[in-house]
Amino acid sequence: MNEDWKFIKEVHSFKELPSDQIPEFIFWGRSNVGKSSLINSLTKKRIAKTSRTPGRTKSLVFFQFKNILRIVDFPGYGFSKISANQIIKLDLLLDQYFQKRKNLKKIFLYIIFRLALSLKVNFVDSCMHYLFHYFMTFFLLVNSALRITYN
Ligand SMILES: Nc1nc2c(ncn2[C@@H]2O[C@H](COP(=O)(O)OP(=O)(O)O)[C@@H](O)[C@H]2O)c(=O)[nH]1
Ligand SMILES: [Mg+2]
Repeated sequence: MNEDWKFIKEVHSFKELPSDQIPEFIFWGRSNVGKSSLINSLTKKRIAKTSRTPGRTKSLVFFQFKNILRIVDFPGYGFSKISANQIIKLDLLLDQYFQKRKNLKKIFLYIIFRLALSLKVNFVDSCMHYLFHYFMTFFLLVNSALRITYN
């Protein structure tokens, strides 16, 4: 079954998105929360690039299961090592994706349990603020294993 998962493409602008009807499930959350690792365990394949360095994903990365389903590895918010220009471009792509993309069927927001409990953190992340702001429904995934510190 894992052979049926394929890397499709990396997308930097709205017009590069695949044009078909295949449903897309997106995985979102802060940098380094473990999104790519989670995609790898779900697909049982080392398909998504993982990294110890936060802010490595600068594009939307598409993986596809036959012609049935796509998983999209979304760029994490926060700690991005990218230029202001790239951030503007990426934010525009995210806005367009969330507001116009018909294929978008489910949003999985991945958070770290310990940070979710900490009042010091403004209830975890800007991804969640974004989703609340646009009244978007999402599934919350909690990583209880990961122990990392955000300053
Ligand atoms: N201990 C532990 N480490 C994890 C877990 N998930 C991811 N990691 C590690 O955390 C780092 C960031 O993971 P990655 O999947 O690249 O995060 P992403 O930026 O959200 O895609 C990598 O070094 C992973 O090996 C987990 O559940 N437990
Ligand atoms: Mg990643």
